[in-house]
Amino acid sequence: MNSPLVAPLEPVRPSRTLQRSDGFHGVHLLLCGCLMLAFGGTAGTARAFTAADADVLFQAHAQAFYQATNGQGWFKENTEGGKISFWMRAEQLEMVLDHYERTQNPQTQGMLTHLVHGFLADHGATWATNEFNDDIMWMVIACARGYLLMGNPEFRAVAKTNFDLCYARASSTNLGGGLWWKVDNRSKNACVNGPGAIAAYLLGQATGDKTYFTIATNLFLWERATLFDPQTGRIADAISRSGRVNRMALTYNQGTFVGAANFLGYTNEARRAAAYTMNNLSHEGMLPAYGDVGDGAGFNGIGVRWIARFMKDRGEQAMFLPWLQKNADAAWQARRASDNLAWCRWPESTPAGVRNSWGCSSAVVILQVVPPSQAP
Ligand code: 7K2
Repeated sequence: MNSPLVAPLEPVRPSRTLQRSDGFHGVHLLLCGCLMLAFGGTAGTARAFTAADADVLFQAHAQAFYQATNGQGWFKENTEGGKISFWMRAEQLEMVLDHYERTQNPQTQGMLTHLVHGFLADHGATWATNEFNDDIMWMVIACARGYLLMGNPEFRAVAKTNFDLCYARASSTNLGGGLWWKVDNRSKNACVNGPGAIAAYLLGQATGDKTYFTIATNLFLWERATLFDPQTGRIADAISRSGRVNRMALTYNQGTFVGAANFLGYTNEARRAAAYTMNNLSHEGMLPAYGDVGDGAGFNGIGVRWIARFMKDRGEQAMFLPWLQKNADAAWQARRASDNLAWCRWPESTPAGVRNSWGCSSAVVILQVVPPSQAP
């Protein structure tokens, strides 16, 4: 395996053990807990993560999962091998973009180029054979972000071609607008409409073609009218062709709605959807512990990426930073000593054994996009 990222890993800090049987320590820990809550969960410096820690988690993920041959890169499915599938590959590309955005590390730039070329080698330059419109939009976002950060016109071209073909087949006036989730046109889901709005907005920036901003606005306004609850900030997962709404809320759908709202200047809606994620989807301030296998393992990374961006763009740190840092601290503390991989079910420790690249990506993302709670 060729890992281009050879920066030495920082020694693992000893994990703190809770002595539940000891009455005095129990009370002491309780007091600490209360103080930490009173200070937004960031007062305990032992839990705070640094920018160096964000590098450690990124490098550990690359060390375990990143592969490249002949200029074509990919992520393994898990520590045993395999190759990750379409949308998780697109989203792990976004994870690498998050690292590059934070560090401007030239080695990461090379890795990004290899990942895009590897993707195109395996899935072709046009992705119409994939029946999931959401899958295409995720990869359009990755390529458009790649162009905007690195200026590679090839990334912009592939983003535009695939957005255009996906929009042409997915957009319809049924249910008042929006995009169908799959080519069978049975439902319109948040997981394609939020990403579709973001992808269109980024393409507007990348191409200067104002049509894309109009598309972005229309998709966002459709999602706001159809899947967003303005009272609570909850995003419903989908509406069926017959108009039945599945009200289940998921952190990635909250995040892409926040991302689109933020881009388009709908700050109140962005704040409300972000606050719902913090106050209603989180449990004692911790993001939901989605299963380590399957799509959900990466939902918190996506959600946090867009909420953190909104927070930074709109100066919303007072409301959201303590919560985001509490989760990032927990992700950092959850890493396992053997290889510094951190799974997605914080604050539980990462178990021994086979780990999935997608399952270990949310922790990497949150440490890239949330400002550290402690100086290096
Ligand atoms: O039902 C949709 C969506 O509305 C829901 O939020 C998630 C929950 O499940 C599907 S989307 C998952 C698909 C994404 N594209 C690639 C497919 O392999 C994957 O099933 O998880």
